[in-house]
Amino acid sequence: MSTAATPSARYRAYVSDVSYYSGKLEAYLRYAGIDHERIEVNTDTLRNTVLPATGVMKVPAMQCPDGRWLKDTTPMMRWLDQQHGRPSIYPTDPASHFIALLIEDYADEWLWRPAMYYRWNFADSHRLLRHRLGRELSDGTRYPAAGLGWYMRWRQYLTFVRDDGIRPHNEAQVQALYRRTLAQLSQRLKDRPFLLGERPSIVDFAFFASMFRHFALDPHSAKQMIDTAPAVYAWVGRVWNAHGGNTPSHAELEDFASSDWNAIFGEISRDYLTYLDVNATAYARGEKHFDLTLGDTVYPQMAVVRYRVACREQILLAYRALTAEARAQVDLRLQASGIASWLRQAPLVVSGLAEEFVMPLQRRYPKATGLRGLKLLKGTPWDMPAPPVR
Ligand SMILES: N[C@@H](CCC(=O)N[C@@H](CS)C(=O)NCC(=O)O)C(=O)O
Repeated sequence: MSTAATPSARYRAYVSDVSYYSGKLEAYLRYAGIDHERIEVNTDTLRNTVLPATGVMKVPAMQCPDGRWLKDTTPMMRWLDQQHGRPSIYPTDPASHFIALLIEDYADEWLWRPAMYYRWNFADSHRLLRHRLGRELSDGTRYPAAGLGWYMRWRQYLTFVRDDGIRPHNEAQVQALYRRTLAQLSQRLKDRPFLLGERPSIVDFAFFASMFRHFALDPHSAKQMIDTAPAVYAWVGRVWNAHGGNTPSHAELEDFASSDWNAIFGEISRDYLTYLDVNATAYARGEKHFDLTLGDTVYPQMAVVRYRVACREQILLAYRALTAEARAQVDLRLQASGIASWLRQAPLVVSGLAEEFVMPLQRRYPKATGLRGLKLLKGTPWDMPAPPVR
């Protein structure tokens, strides 16, 4: 296949059948009715097509009908919504819009740790996923499925469980976050089909990323969801099946006034923002690892993730771009949780990745040849690399 992947009449969506963020995008594409060709990646497509187009071997990635590329579900879905969104999945009121983006970032990034832990730590889940991922990534390549599956299990465990600070002494805290999230979503779904009312929004798609492909489908976490949170289990199916024909397009999205959101704001303020700050400080000091203390729990030797310095930067820039009136509304709603004072006072740490959030991507990236190719045998790093010089 040509690395440039010649333009086609439809979008091309490069996805993985077991992937957190592919599930988020795919549910959105179905809901928005965006016509696309679904391409399950293997190691060759990742290296030869996705990497030179996006700079990382990560899914999902999309190629537009005109040949341009999109990556990273956060800016990708925002851009797609501007092109196709009728109705938009983002709240129109600026204060609610900002809070929705904050929750999207939290759900995307902070539920990643329990999702990876439940998948790659427990044998009932990792045996199954090792087979599925091995088969998917080796399909049509010269690599053996069993070997690739074994490799991927260890690679994912070491990178996203061990390097994310999880050790026997703090596993109970990671499990507790999953349990609390199921309770928070169940409460919210008691009397509405979607998290902001009658139709899905970005907040649904963001929680859906972990809840669908990981928690609802990986055996170990699925049992807990089915046993303790049937409303969440039903919602997962509802989001997957949502389309213009079965959801009211005129329905206004709800705002965040309900006290249902307080517990989620509490998680963001107490744990996620603390993490973002410590990660950003370590990044600014040029460190590669840091210890994180949340309450009385220590997560040792966590990898510094530059992408999440960029997430923090995006939140702060979005807050600063609000009008004084919208900022006052955000402050009022987020005051009690402590998020508002963080938004006002947190110093900006510049990630140098802001350009990576502008869609469609404006450039091509280097191929995986020579030394770089060898290094990439263990995948692209968790992080996004800095944009190459033009
Ligand atoms: N922020 C990105 C994250 C993409 C991402 O991490 N994708 C995972 C699959 S869910 C991946 O491809 N991981 C491969 C790797 O890290 O090697 C997004 O929202 O799309």
